Amino acid sequence: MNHRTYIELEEEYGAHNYRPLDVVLSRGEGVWVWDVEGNRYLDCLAAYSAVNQGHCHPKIRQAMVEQAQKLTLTSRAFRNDQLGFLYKDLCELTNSHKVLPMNSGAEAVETAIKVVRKWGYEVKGVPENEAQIIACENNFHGRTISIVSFSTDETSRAGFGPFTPGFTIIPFGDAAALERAITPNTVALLVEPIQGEAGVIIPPEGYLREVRAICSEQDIVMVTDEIQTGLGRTGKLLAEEHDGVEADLTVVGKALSGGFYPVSAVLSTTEILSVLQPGEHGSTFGGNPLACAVARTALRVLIEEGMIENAAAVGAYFMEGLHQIDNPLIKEIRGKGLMIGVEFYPEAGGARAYCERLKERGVLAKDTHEHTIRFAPPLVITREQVDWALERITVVLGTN
Ligand code: IF1
Repeated sequence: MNHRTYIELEEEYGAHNYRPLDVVLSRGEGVWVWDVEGNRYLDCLAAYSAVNQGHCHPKIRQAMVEQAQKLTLTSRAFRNDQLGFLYKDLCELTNSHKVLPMNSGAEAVETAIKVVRKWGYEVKGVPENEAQIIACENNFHGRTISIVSFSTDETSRAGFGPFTPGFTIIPFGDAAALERAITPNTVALLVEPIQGEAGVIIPPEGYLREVRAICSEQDIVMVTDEIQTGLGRTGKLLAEEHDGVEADLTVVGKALSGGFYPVSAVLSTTEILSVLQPGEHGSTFGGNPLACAVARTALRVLIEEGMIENAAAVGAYFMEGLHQIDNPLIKEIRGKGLMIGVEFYPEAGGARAYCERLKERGVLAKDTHEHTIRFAPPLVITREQVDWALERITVVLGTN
Protein backbone atom coordinates (compact mmCIF):
# COMPACT_ATOMS: atom_id res chain seq x y z
CA MET A 1 0.00 0.00 0.00
CA ASN A 2 1.25 3.50 -0.66
CA HIS A 3 1.17 6.19 1.98
CA ARG A 4 -2.10 7.71 0.74
CA THR A 5 -4.02 4.58 1.83
CA TYR A 6 -2.72 4.90 5.39
CA ILE A 7 -3.51 8.61 5.48
CA GLU A 8 -7.05 8.06 4.19
CA LEU A 9 -7.69 5.49 6.93
CA GLU A 10 -6.47 7.91 9.62
CA GLU A 11 -8.51 10.74 8.17
CA GLU A 12 -11.63 8.61 7.80
CA TYR A 13 -11.69 6.94 11.18
CA GLY A 14 -9.53 9.09 13.50
CA ALA A 15 -10.26 12.23 15.50
CA HIS A 16 -8.48 15.15 13.91
CA ASN A 17 -6.66 16.42 16.98
CA TYR A 18 -3.38 16.57 15.10
CA ARG A 19 -2.20 17.85 11.70
CA PRO A 20 0.80 15.59 11.13
CA LEU A 21 3.22 15.83 8.23
CA ASP A 22 2.07 13.39 5.54
CA VAL A 23 4.85 10.89 6.15
CA VAL A 24 3.78 7.38 7.13
CA LEU A 25 6.51 5.73 9.16
CA SER A 26 6.91 2.00 9.50
CA ARG A 27 10.39 1.39 10.92
CA GLY A 28 12.91 3.12 13.17
CA GLU A 29 16.50 2.45 14.20
CA GLY A 30 18.75 4.92 16.04
CA VAL A 31 18.29 8.36 14.51
CA TRP A 32 16.72 6.93 11.32
CA VAL A 33 13.10 6.20 10.45
CA TRP A 34 11.69 4.77 7.22
CA ASP A 35 8.31 5.40 5.61
CA VAL A 36 6.08 2.82 3.96
CA GLU A 37 7.69 3.52 0.61
CA GLY A 38 11.15 2.78 2.01
CA ASN A 39 12.32 6.42 2.12
CA ARG A 40 14.74 7.12 4.98
CA TYR A 41 14.56 10.17 7.23
CA LEU A 42 16.70 11.53 10.04
CA ASP A 43 14.33 12.06 12.95
CA CYS A 44 14.94 15.50 14.48
CA LEU A 45 11.98 15.30 16.83
CA ALA A 46 12.63 11.99 18.65
CA ALA A 47 8.93 11.83 19.54
CA TYR A 48 9.25 15.11 21.48
CA SER A 49 12.26 13.71 23.39
CA ALA A 50 10.70 10.37 24.25
CA VAL A 51 13.19 8.53 22.03
CA ASN A 52 16.41 10.05 23.41
CA GLN A 53 18.06 6.61 23.30
CA GLY A 54 17.33 6.24 19.57
CA HIS A 55 14.50 4.31 17.91
CA CYS A 56 14.08 0.67 18.98
CA HIS A 57 17.18 0.56 21.16
CA PRO A 58 18.10 -3.16 21.17
CA LYS A 59 18.85 -3.40 24.89
CA ILE A 60 15.61 -1.72 25.92
CA ARG A 61 13.74 -3.92 23.47
CA GLN A 62 15.43 -7.00 24.93
CA ALA A 63 14.43 -5.94 28.45
CA MET A 64 10.86 -5.45 27.30
CA VAL A 65 10.66 -8.80 25.52
CA GLU A 66 12.17 -10.70 28.47
CA GLN A 67 9.88 -9.06 31.01
CA ALA A 68 6.85 -9.44 28.75
CA GLN A 69 7.43 -13.19 28.80
CA LYS A 70 7.38 -13.23 32.60
CA LEU A 71 5.00 -10.67 34.13
CA THR A 72 3.56 -7.44 32.73
CA LEU A 73 1.00 -6.13 35.22
CA THR A 74 -0.03 -7.05 38.76
CA SER A 75 -1.74 -3.81 39.88
CA ARG A 76 -0.31 -2.26 43.05
CA ALA A 77 -2.56 -4.48 45.16
CA PHE A 78 0.47 -6.77 45.13
CA ARG A 79 4.23 -6.13 44.93
CA ASN A 80 6.52 -7.04 42.04
CA ASP A 81 10.23 -7.78 41.60
CA GLN A 82 11.05 -4.75 39.40
CA LEU A 83 9.53 -1.72 41.14
CA GLY A 84 11.88 -1.40 44.10
CA PHE A 85 14.92 -1.48 41.84
CA LEU A 86 13.52 1.25 39.59
CA TYR A 87 12.88 3.37 42.68
CA LYS A 88 16.46 2.83 43.80
CA ASP A 89 17.94 3.58 40.37
CA LEU A 90 15.93 6.81 40.05
CA CYS A 91 16.76 7.97 43.59
CA GLU A 92 20.48 7.30 43.17
CA LEU A 93 20.59 8.99 39.76
CA THR A 94 18.71 12.11 40.82
CA ASN A 95 19.52 12.38 44.52
CA SER A 96 15.83 11.92 45.33
CA HIS A 97 14.51 10.13 48.40
CA LYS A 98 11.14 8.89 47.18
CA VAL A 99 9.49 8.06 43.86
CA LEU A 100 5.86 7.82 42.77
CA PRO A 101 5.52 5.99 39.41
CA MET A 102 2.86 6.94 36.87
CA ASN A 103 2.37 6.48 33.13
CA SER A 104 2.00 9.68 31.10
CA GLY A 105 3.73 12.95 31.77
CA ALA A 106 0.43 14.66 32.44
CA GLU A 107 -0.43 12.07 35.09
CA ALA A 108 2.90 12.77 36.80
CA VAL A 109 2.18 16.53 36.70
CA GLU A 110 -1.34 15.95 38.07
CA THR A 111 0.21 13.82 40.82
CA ALA A 112 2.62 16.66 41.63
CA ILE A 113 -0.30 19.12 41.85
CA LYS A 114 -2.19 16.85 44.26
CA VAL A 115 0.89 16.20 46.40
CA VAL A 116 1.98 19.84 46.78
CA ARG A 117 -1.57 20.89 47.61
CA LYS A 118 -1.82 18.21 50.31
CA TRP A 119 1.66 19.15 51.57
CA GLY A 120 0.45 22.76 51.77
CA TYR A 121 -2.53 21.85 53.94
CA GLU A 122 -0.84 19.28 56.18
CA VAL A 123 2.70 20.63 56.50
CA LYS A 124 2.67 24.34 55.63
CA GLY A 125 -0.71 24.98 57.23
CA VAL A 126 -2.47 26.57 54.27
CA PRO A 127 -6.25 26.67 54.84
CA GLU A 128 -8.08 23.75 53.17
CA ASN A 129 -8.92 24.37 49.47
CA GLU A 130 -6.95 27.66 49.44
CA ALA A 131 -3.67 26.33 47.98
CA GLN A 132 -2.16 28.41 45.18
CA ILE A 133 0.36 27.03 42.67
CA ILE A 134 2.40 29.44 40.57
CA ALA A 135 3.08 28.52 36.92
CA CYS A 136 4.68 30.40 34.03
CA GLU A 137 3.30 32.06 30.94
CA ASN A 138 3.61 29.88 27.82
CA ASN A 139 3.92 26.75 29.96
CA PHE A 140 3.25 23.29 28.66
CA HIS A 141 2.68 20.56 31.23
CA GLY A 142 0.13 18.29 29.53
CA ARG A 143 -3.45 18.24 28.37
CA THR A 144 -5.70 17.35 31.32
CA ILE A 145 -8.40 19.79 32.42
CA SER A 146 -6.47 20.92 35.51
CA ILE A 147 -3.26 21.38 33.54
CA VAL A 148 -4.85 23.33 30.71
CA SER A 149 -6.59 25.39 33.40
CA PHE A 150 -3.27 27.19 33.86
CA SER A 151 -2.21 27.15 30.22
CA THR A 152 -1.85 30.59 28.60
CA ASP A 153 -2.25 29.08 25.13
CA GLU A 154 -5.83 29.51 23.92
CA THR A 155 -5.45 26.56 21.52
CA SER A 156 -4.81 24.28 24.49
CA ARG A 157 -7.74 25.48 26.61
CA ALA A 158 -10.49 27.09 24.53
CA GLY A 159 -13.73 25.19 24.84
CA PHE A 160 -12.64 22.96 27.70
CA GLY A 161 -14.00 24.96 30.68
CA PRO A 162 -14.95 25.18 33.45
CA PHE A 163 -11.38 25.21 34.71
CA THR A 164 -9.64 24.19 37.92
CA PRO A 165 -8.93 27.14 40.24
CA GLY A 166 -5.81 27.68 42.38
CA PHE A 167 -3.19 28.71 39.84
CA THR A 168 -1.32 32.00 39.40
CA ILE A 169 0.59 32.86 36.23
CA ILE A 170 3.86 34.80 36.14
CA PRO A 171 6.26 35.63 33.32
CA PHE A 172 8.83 32.88 32.64
CA GLY A 173 12.43 33.74 33.50
CA ASP A 174 11.56 36.57 35.92
CA ALA A 175 12.49 35.69 39.52
CA ALA A 176 11.26 39.05 40.85
CA ALA A 177 7.81 38.27 39.43
CA LEU A 178 7.86 35.01 41.38
CA GLU A 179 8.70 36.89 44.59
CA ARG A 180 5.82 39.33 43.99
CA ALA A 181 3.31 36.56 43.24
CA ILE A 182 3.87 34.56 46.44
CA THR A 183 1.12 34.72 49.07
CA PRO A 184 0.76 32.88 52.39
CA ASN A 185 -1.32 30.30 50.47
CA THR A 186 1.31 29.62 47.82
CA VAL A 187 2.41 26.00 48.05
CA ALA A 188 4.56 25.54 44.95
CA LEU A 189 6.08 26.92 41.77
CA LEU A 190 5.84 24.68 38.69
CA VAL A 191 8.38 25.46 35.98
CA GLU A 192 10.08 23.90 32.93
CA PRO A 193 13.86 24.55 33.09
CA ILE A 194 13.60 25.31 29.35
CA GLN A 195 10.15 25.83 27.82
CA GLY A 196 9.88 23.27 25.03
CA GLU A 197 6.54 23.79 23.37
CA ALA A 198 6.84 27.57 23.79
CA GLY A 199 9.71 27.29 21.33
CA VAL A 200 12.83 26.26 23.28
CA ILE A 201 12.75 29.33 25.51
CA ILE A 202 15.86 29.45 27.69
CA PRO A 203 15.59 31.57 30.85
CA PRO A 204 18.27 34.11 31.80
CA GLU A 205 21.50 32.68 33.27
CA GLY A 206 20.97 31.86 36.94
CA TYR A 207 17.17 31.97 36.84
CA LEU A 208 16.73 28.55 38.41
CA ARG A 209 19.26 29.48 41.11
CA GLU A 210 17.20 32.55 42.01
CA VAL A 211 14.01 30.49 41.95
CA ARG A 212 15.63 27.90 44.20
CA ALA A 213 16.63 30.56 46.75
CA ILE A 214 13.18 32.18 46.76
CA CYS A 215 11.39 28.85 47.15
CA SER A 216 13.66 27.91 50.07
CA GLU A 217 13.21 31.29 51.78
CA GLN A 218 9.43 31.31 51.33
CA ASP A 219 8.89 27.61 52.11
CA ILE A 220 7.25 26.76 48.81
CA VAL A 221 7.90 23.57 46.84
CA MET A 222 10.10 24.10 43.78
CA VAL A 223 8.67 21.75 41.15
CA THR A 224 10.54 21.25 37.87
CA ASP A 225 8.90 19.62 34.89
CA GLU A 226 11.78 17.73 33.27
CA ILE A 227 9.54 15.55 31.14
CA GLN A 228 11.05 17.04 27.99
CA THR A 229 14.28 18.67 29.25
CA GLY A 230 15.30 15.74 31.43
CA LEU A 231 17.11 12.46 30.81
CA GLY A 232 19.99 13.92 28.86
CA ARG A 233 18.18 16.18 26.40
CA THR A 234 20.06 19.37 27.37
CA GLY A 235 23.44 17.69 27.94
CA LYS A 236 22.87 16.96 31.63
CA LEU A 237 20.80 14.18 33.20
CA LEU A 238 18.43 16.87 34.44
CA ALA A 239 18.42 20.39 33.00
CA GLU A 240 18.37 21.86 36.52
CA GLU A 241 22.00 20.70 36.84
CA HIS A 242 23.12 23.51 34.51
CA ASP A 243 22.21 25.89 37.34
CA GLY A 244 23.56 23.57 40.01
CA VAL A 245 20.20 23.40 41.78
CA GLU A 246 17.99 20.59 43.05
CA ALA A 247 14.24 21.05 42.91
CA ASP A 248 12.11 19.73 45.77
CA LEU A 249 9.99 17.75 43.35
CA THR A 250 10.79 16.76 39.76
CA VAL A 251 8.59 15.06 37.19
CA VAL A 252 10.13 12.92 34.46
CA GLY A 253 8.57 10.90 31.63
CA LYS A 254 8.99 10.41 27.86
CA ALA A 255 12.58 9.07 27.53
CA LEU A 256 12.22 7.31 30.89
CA SER A 257 11.13 4.40 28.69
CA GLY A 258 13.14 5.21 25.55
CA GLY A 259 9.87 5.33 23.64
CA PHE A 260 8.85 1.73 24.31
CA TYR A 261 6.12 2.31 26.89
CA PRO A 262 4.43 5.19 28.78
CA VAL A 263 6.43 5.59 31.97
CA SER A 264 6.59 8.69 34.13
CA ALA A 265 7.56 9.39 37.70
CA VAL A 266 7.41 11.98 40.45
CA LEU A 267 10.77 12.30 42.24
CA SER A 268 10.86 14.08 45.58
CA THR A 269 11.67 14.04 49.28
CA THR A 270 10.29 11.87 52.01
CA GLU A 271 8.64 14.86 53.69
CA ILE A 272 6.71 15.79 50.56
CA LEU A 273 5.72 12.37 49.21
CA SER A 274 4.83 11.03 52.65
CA VAL A 275 1.73 13.24 52.69
CA LEU A 276 0.12 10.47 50.60
CA GLN A 277 -1.35 7.67 52.65
CA PRO A 278 -2.41 4.27 51.23
CA GLY A 279 -5.46 4.53 48.99
CA GLU A 280 -5.14 8.29 48.38
CA HIS A 281 -3.60 8.15 44.93
CA GLY A 282 -2.62 5.59 42.29
CA SER A 283 -3.21 4.17 38.81
CA THR A 284 -3.82 0.76 37.28
CA PHE A 285 -0.56 0.66 35.33
CA GLY A 286 1.60 2.89 37.55
CA GLY A 287 4.75 1.01 38.58
CA ASN A 288 3.99 -2.15 36.64
CA PRO A 289 6.86 -4.61 36.20
CA LEU A 290 7.02 -4.21 32.42
CA ALA A 291 7.31 -0.42 32.72
CA CYS A 292 9.94 -0.78 35.43
CA ALA A 293 12.07 -3.25 33.49
CA VAL A 294 11.94 -1.01 30.42
CA ALA A 295 12.69 2.16 32.42
CA ARG A 296 15.63 0.61 34.28
CA THR A 297 17.28 -0.35 31.00
CA ALA A 298 16.38 2.99 29.37
CA LEU A 299 18.19 4.77 32.20
CA ARG A 300 21.13 2.34 32.11
CA VAL A 301 21.87 2.74 28.41
CA LEU A 302 21.49 6.51 28.66
CA ILE A 303 24.36 6.53 31.17
CA GLU A 304 26.46 3.58 29.98
CA GLU A 305 26.49 4.66 26.33
CA GLY A 306 27.49 8.24 27.12
CA MET A 307 24.36 9.71 25.56
CA ILE A 308 24.23 12.66 27.95
CA GLU A 309 27.79 13.74 27.21
CA ASN A 310 27.10 13.18 23.53
CA ALA A 311 24.09 15.46 23.69
CA ALA A 312 26.27 18.23 25.11
CA ALA A 313 29.09 17.82 22.60
CA VAL A 314 27.12 17.05 19.44
CA GLY A 315 24.44 19.56 20.40
CA ALA A 316 27.05 22.31 20.43
CA TYR A 317 28.31 21.07 17.07
CA PHE A 318 24.77 21.09 15.66
CA MET A 319 24.19 24.66 16.90
CA GLU A 320 27.49 25.81 15.33
CA GLY A 321 26.38 24.40 11.99
CA LEU A 322 22.98 26.09 12.22
CA HIS A 323 24.63 29.43 12.96
CA GLN A 324 26.44 29.17 9.58
CA ILE A 325 23.10 29.35 7.75
CA ASP A 326 22.73 32.70 6.03
CA ASN A 327 19.08 33.72 6.03
CA PRO A 328 18.05 37.19 7.25
CA LEU A 329 14.63 35.77 8.09
CA ILE A 330 16.14 33.71 10.90
CA LYS A 331 15.44 35.67 14.06
CA GLU A 332 17.25 33.52 16.63
CA ILE A 333 18.91 30.14 17.06
CA ARG A 334 18.81 28.94 20.67
CA GLY A 335 19.29 25.73 22.53
CA LYS A 336 21.09 23.68 25.11
CA GLY A 337 22.51 20.25 24.31
CA LEU A 338 20.28 18.66 21.69
CA MET A 339 17.25 20.80 22.53
CA ILE A 340 17.49 23.41 19.77
CA GLY A 341 15.06 25.90 18.26
CA VAL A 342 15.38 28.04 15.12
CA GLU A 343 12.98 30.98 15.20
CA PHE A 344 12.01 32.86 12.04
CA TYR A 345 10.59 36.34 11.63
CA PRO A 346 6.87 36.29 10.70
CA GLU A 347 7.87 37.50 7.18
CA ALA A 348 9.23 33.99 6.58
CA GLY A 349 5.63 32.80 6.43
CA GLY A 350 5.72 30.25 9.25
CA ALA A 351 7.97 27.35 10.14
CA ARG A 352 5.61 24.63 8.92
CA ALA A 353 6.53 25.21 5.26
CA TYR A 354 10.20 24.72 6.10
CA CYS A 355 9.32 21.45 7.87
CA GLU A 356 7.47 20.25 4.79
CA ARG A 357 10.53 21.01 2.63
CA LEU A 358 12.85 19.42 5.17
CA LYS A 359 10.73 16.27 4.97
CA GLU A 360 11.13 16.21 1.18
CA ARG A 361 14.90 16.15 1.74
CA GLY A 362 14.84 13.46 4.42
CA VAL A 363 14.87 15.44 7.65
CA LEU A 364 11.86 15.25 9.98
CA ALA A 365 11.37 18.23 12.28
CA LYS A 366 8.41 19.92 13.93
CA ASP A 367 7.39 23.53 14.03
CA THR A 368 6.12 25.04 17.26
CA HIS A 369 4.23 28.26 17.94
CA GLU A 370 4.14 28.93 14.20
CA HIS A 371 7.59 30.49 13.73
CA THR A 372 10.05 28.10 15.38
CA ILE A 373 11.48 24.80 14.18
CA ARG A 374 12.57 22.45 16.96
CA PHE A 375 15.62 20.28 16.29
CA ALA A 376 15.79 17.55 18.91
CA PRO A 377 17.17 14.30 17.46
CA PRO A 378 17.90 11.19 19.52
CA LEU A 379 20.94 11.74 21.80
CA VAL A 380 22.83 8.96 20.00
CA ILE A 381 23.30 11.17 16.93
CA THR A 382 26.88 11.37 15.63
CA ARG A 383 28.72 14.33 14.12
CA GLU A 384 28.60 12.61 10.75
CA GLN A 385 24.81 12.30 11.02
CA VAL A 386 24.57 15.96 12.06
CA ASP A 387 26.62 16.83 8.95
CA TRP A 388 24.19 14.79 6.86
CA ALA A 389 21.26 16.70 8.40
CA LEU A 390 22.96 20.11 8.23
CA GLU A 391 23.66 19.67 4.51
CA ARG A 392 19.91 19.39 3.93
CA ILE A 393 18.83 21.87 6.59
CA THR A 394 21.15 24.50 5.12
CA VAL A 395 19.64 24.05 1.65
CA VAL A 396 16.10 24.45 2.99
CA LEU A 397 16.62 27.08 5.70
CA GLY A 398 19.22 28.99 3.70
CA THR A 399 16.60 30.10 1.18
CA ASN A 400 13.73 32.45 1.95
C1 IF1 B 1 0.95 16.52 22.55
C2 IF1 B 1 3.71 19.60 23.06
C3 IF1 B 1 6.01 18.90 23.47
C4 IF1 B 1 5.80 18.11 27.98
C5 IF1 B 1 6.16 18.68 29.22
C6 IF1 B 1 4.46 17.46 30.32
C7 IF1 B 1 4.08 16.86 29.12
C8 IF1 B 1 4.75 17.19 27.92
C9 IF1 B 1 7.31 19.69 29.32
C10 IF1 B 1 2.93 15.87 29.14
C11 IF1 B 1 4.32 16.57 26.66
C12 IF1 B 1 4.17 16.38 24.33
C13 IF1 B 1 2.67 16.20 24.30
C14 IF1 B 1 2.34 16.04 22.86
C15 IF1 B 1 3.35 16.85 22.08
C16 IF1 B 1 4.47 17.12 23.05
C17 IF1 B 1 4.75 18.54 23.24
F1 IF1 B 1 3.88 20.01 21.82
F2 IF1 B 1 2.52 19.13 23.29
F3 IF1 B 1 3.98 20.56 23.92
F4 IF1 B 1 6.91 18.03 23.64
F5 IF1 B 1 6.38 20.12 23.53
N1 IF1 B 1 5.49 18.34 30.35
N2 IF1 B 1 4.67 17.03 25.54
O1 IF1 B 1 6.49 18.46 26.84
O2 IF1 B 1 3.41 14.57 28.89
O3 IF1 B 1 1.16 13.51 29.03
O4 IF1 B 1 2.21 13.90 26.81
O5 IF1 B 1 3.19 12.19 28.34
O6 IF1 B 1 0.12 16.63 23.47
O7 IF1 B 1 0.70 16.79 21.37
P1 IF1 B 1 2.43 13.49 28.22
